[in-house]
Amino acid sequence: MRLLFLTDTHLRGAAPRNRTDDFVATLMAKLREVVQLANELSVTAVLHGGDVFDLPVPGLAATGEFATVLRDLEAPLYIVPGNHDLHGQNPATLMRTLLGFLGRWGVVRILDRTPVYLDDGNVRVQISGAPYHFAIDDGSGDDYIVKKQNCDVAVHVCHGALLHKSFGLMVKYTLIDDIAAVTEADFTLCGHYHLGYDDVYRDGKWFINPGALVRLSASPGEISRWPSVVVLFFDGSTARHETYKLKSAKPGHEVLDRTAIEDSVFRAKKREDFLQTVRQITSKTGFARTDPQAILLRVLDGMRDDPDFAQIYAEVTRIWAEVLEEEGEKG
Ligand SMILES: [Mn+2]
Repeated sequence: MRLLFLTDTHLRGAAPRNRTDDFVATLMAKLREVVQLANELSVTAVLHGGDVFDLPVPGLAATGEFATVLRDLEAPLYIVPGNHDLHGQNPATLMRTLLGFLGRWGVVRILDRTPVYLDDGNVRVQISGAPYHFAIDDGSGDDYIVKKQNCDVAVHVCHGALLHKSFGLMVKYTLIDDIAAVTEADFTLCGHYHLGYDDVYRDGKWFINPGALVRLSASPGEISRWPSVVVLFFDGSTARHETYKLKSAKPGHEVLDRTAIEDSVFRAKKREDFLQTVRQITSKTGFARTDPQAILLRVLDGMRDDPDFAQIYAEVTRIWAEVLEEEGEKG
């Protein structure tokens, strides 16, 4: 049995601001290549790691273009909903989204905790999903942990920040190292973190994130990576996988604008400088006052003209909440 995994296609009709190519044409070509590959390999199913669409209810004209490519896919398409597929990142809204609608119609199959089983007489595969929700990376790791039952191989498809290494305090994430010993999935296939990482093998299990099929931002990490999909091969008792770099993708420097890249590096640096100041305040060093929240609010007040104020505010608020929580734990 063969399964193809792709993730974070972010289907949309408008080009992201950093792209210099015909974004929709490139995306169409990539989808065509994936469909062709899946058909040539006669895969039993295609698994999608979420963020199929960039918006929960995308425009039908652009989406219809993509549908003309996807309808040629011979295998069923199993999808775990990502945050972009949902309204307000809320799984309860799925039935009001295009993805939920397509699932109800039977055009695609929505993956969730309830496993489905694929059996070709040679191997029996369990497939489950962890759809995105706002607490998926809050610490328990429960969403990433599955039981293997009545099958030869278990595959778990997730849309959350399941990462190979620590990313500091700025984002919520779950470490593969904290999951590997507990989950029984032979293959955990992950989306959400667009840059992907090299395949991780821990405790006899694979953790794979090939990265998003599209490069939406012009960060240095995006410019240097190559959009890829993964094919799993199961044959009786053996399981292996292969990464396919898409031929239709172009080198990052051809499709992503350098000016925008430098600009975004500059803005990231500016934000980092500011957040460094905030960290100093929150660690209560370098300031005579002992009421860091008052200082924090005053600093934020002075930042209102920054074009990135909303983002800075959100980041600061999150970090501040974490600091308070930590203080609470110590106290
Ligand atoms: Mn995404």
